[in-house]
Amino acid sequence: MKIAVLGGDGFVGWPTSLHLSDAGHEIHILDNLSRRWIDTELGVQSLTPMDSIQERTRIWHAETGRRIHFHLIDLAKDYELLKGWLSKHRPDAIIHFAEQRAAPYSMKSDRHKNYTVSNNVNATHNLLNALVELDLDAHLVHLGTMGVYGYSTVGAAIPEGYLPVGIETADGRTVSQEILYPSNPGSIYHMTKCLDQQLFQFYAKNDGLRITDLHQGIVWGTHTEQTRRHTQLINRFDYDGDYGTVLNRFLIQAAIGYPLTVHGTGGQTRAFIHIQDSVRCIEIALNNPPARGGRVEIFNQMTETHRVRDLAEMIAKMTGSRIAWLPNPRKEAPENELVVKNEKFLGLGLEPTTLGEGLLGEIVDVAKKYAYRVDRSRVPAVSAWTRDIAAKVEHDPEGVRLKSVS
Ligand code: USQ
Repeated sequence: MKIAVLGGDGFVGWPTSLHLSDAGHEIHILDNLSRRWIDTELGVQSLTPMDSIQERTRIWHAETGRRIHFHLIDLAKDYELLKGWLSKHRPDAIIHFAEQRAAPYSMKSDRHKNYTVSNNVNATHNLLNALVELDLDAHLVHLGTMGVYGYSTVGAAIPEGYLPVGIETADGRTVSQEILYPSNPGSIYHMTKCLDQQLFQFYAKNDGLRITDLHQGIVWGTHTEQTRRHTQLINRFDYDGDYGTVLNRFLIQAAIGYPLTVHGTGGQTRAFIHIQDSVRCIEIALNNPPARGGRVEIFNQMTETHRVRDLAEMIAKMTGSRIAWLPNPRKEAPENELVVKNEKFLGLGLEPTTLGEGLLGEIVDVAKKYAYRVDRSRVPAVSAWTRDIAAKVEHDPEGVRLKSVS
């Protein structure tokens, strides 16, 4: 297949591009390199040293003889450029990763909220709009988030996207309908993914577009089979308070002797998936497109759930690290249960890589190798969800808050 990977320079986009290129597909990365600019804005860098996208693709070609093409295009701003590219190349499938993906970054200030909404929603809408205009029947696979469902305890398993409901009619009958599971975003970033869902529903219904939305959990790990092949193919690995995600952060913190930064009681339960499974799931989704005119296909892309404090305690035990119990900079339920259905991917052959498989130690080793690149002052998560929370929390340089939220 000829596949366009939008956002193919990012944390999941890059290993996905390699994985699919390795599988024999013709890969075109479209990216505006915004993630690299945000590193510059925040004054942080990936734990792992990353080369330019051009250099990465050159090394891939030298290693494998396969070409990955790169096109510098901003989906959200350059509609005509995007449309022109799609019209010329007419890909069979498009994978859409091209969105600002960090919840804390999206909550930093009014400017960051505006940026996240306009970037993410425009990118998605420009793409859908162009597909219709060009009458291009490419299968669109979008990387969404488990966060569209929210994290409140429901007492039932979260289905894969759709929920059967009974609606009482005026004459007392009950009619059944299947609706999108009610969205309940916990950040501006997560909200943009809820808006994406609505755009997909409309364009699938109105224009018959073939769309798959992947509701992904928190990704952990850094290497995949292909990124291991050469030091210059290495994936990015974020540790800072905005882009680092919880499990990877704990592993890096353990490697550099920094206390593990648990927000609140650590009673938050979240869904997780290893980066290797993430790229496999995307390939499975690509190979199983919905029919034209059918409904949006939704998969829950996660393999296990864990409570944040259990992860911290497990890593503390494994590495001898200390845990810092911090006031939570986010507005979220302090404790929640989470049960998620993921039978679709399992039914299509996914064999989950779980936490128990010795990979945690490998990640600590990667982090130790590059520990000299870490700026410890960028480890604390300082983006607060509300002004009230911001007024109540502050940090010392080692991430331990001096004041606490009452
Ligand atoms: N947390 C800590 N300590 C930390 C960092 C985070 O206790 O040092 C807690 C947070 O308060 C939160 C949980 O860990 O309760 C998860 O935070 P996270 O930063 O790992 O993940 P999140 O902000 O939800 O976002 C990440 C990705 C996003 C993706 C999402 C999947 O950045 O792109 O959509 O995970 S999910 O969480 O399933 O919605």
